[in-house]
This record gives sequence, structure tokens and C-alpha cells, in this order.
Amino acid sequence: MMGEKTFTMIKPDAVNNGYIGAILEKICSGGFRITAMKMTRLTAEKVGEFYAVHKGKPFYNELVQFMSSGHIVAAILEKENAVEDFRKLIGATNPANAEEGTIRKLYAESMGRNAVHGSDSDENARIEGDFFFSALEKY
Ligand code: IDP
Ligand code: MG
Repeated sequence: MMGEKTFTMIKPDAVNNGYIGAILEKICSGGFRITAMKMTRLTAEKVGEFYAVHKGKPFYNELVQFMSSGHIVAAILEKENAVEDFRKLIGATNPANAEEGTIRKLYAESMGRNAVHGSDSDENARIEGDFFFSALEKY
């Protein structure tokens, strides 16, 4: 079935601010099932690979620096219509524009330091999940 998985990261700002538990609670009470999860750190090189689509944009260097500055929590989430529903749960990229009750509204610091990542398509959810998890970890 299409659309049943997405990929997320809790970003270094939210990890450092002590929001891992609160964010996982929002994810689970939002109806998502965690099927793989790990806390890890990315080198700048790995972040560059993950965010290759943004290379050359004005915020790219800041993004690479920030995302490699501390620990992140990576996870694969399952739910019907996962990608779209998770983007709704996290809210707009800029927390100032995010709806009340969304994860970014509640826990993000700024446009760059915005607490969580969420895949933007089924194909990217698969690519991003594969970036972090082996076949054994995923199933
Ligand atoms: P998304 O995470 O909501 O999908 P994207 O446009 O894919 O947003 O951007 C990826 C990440 O790059 C954002 O989550 C944010 O951390 C960072 N970013 C995007 N635009 C800006 C900006 O204008 N200033 C600083 N950081 C940005
Ligand atoms: Mg994106």
C-alpha cells in the first residue's frame, strides 16, 4: 500500500532542549507507530548528502553546520497517509507560521532550528529511511 510510511528526525535543537520525550509522545498520540528508531550523530559530510537537494541555497551552510552540531533521533513511522499526515502534525517550516499545537509551533526555536524533519514524499521517505536503517532494522 502506498503512503503508509514516513521518515523523521528530531533535530539537535530539540534534543538539546530536552524535547525528545515530548515529541515522541506527540508522534505516538498522533496515531503513528515507530517501526525503527536510533539516536545518532551525523558528520557534516553525511548531512550534506542527506540535504543534497538544498545545496547552493542561502541557508545550506547554516543547515549543514546545525544538523552536524549534536545528536539527532532518526525514526521510521507508519500510519495510513503517513507523509501528508506527518507534515500536518509538524507544521510549517518556519515555526512562526506553524499552526497551534503542531510540533514545530510547540518546540522549534526558529526557521533553521525547527525541531523536526518530515519527509515530503513517499519516495523520499523510502530514500531517507534507507539512509539511516539497514534492511534488518527496518523489518
Ligand atoms: P522542511 O523541513 O519543512 O521540508 P525545507 O524547505 O525542505 O523545509 O528545508 C529543509 C530545512 O532547511 C528546514 O527544515 C530548515 O531546517 C532549513 N531551512 C529551510 N529554509 C531555511 C531558511 O530560509 N533559513 C534557515 N534555514 C532554513
Ligand atoms: Mg523538506
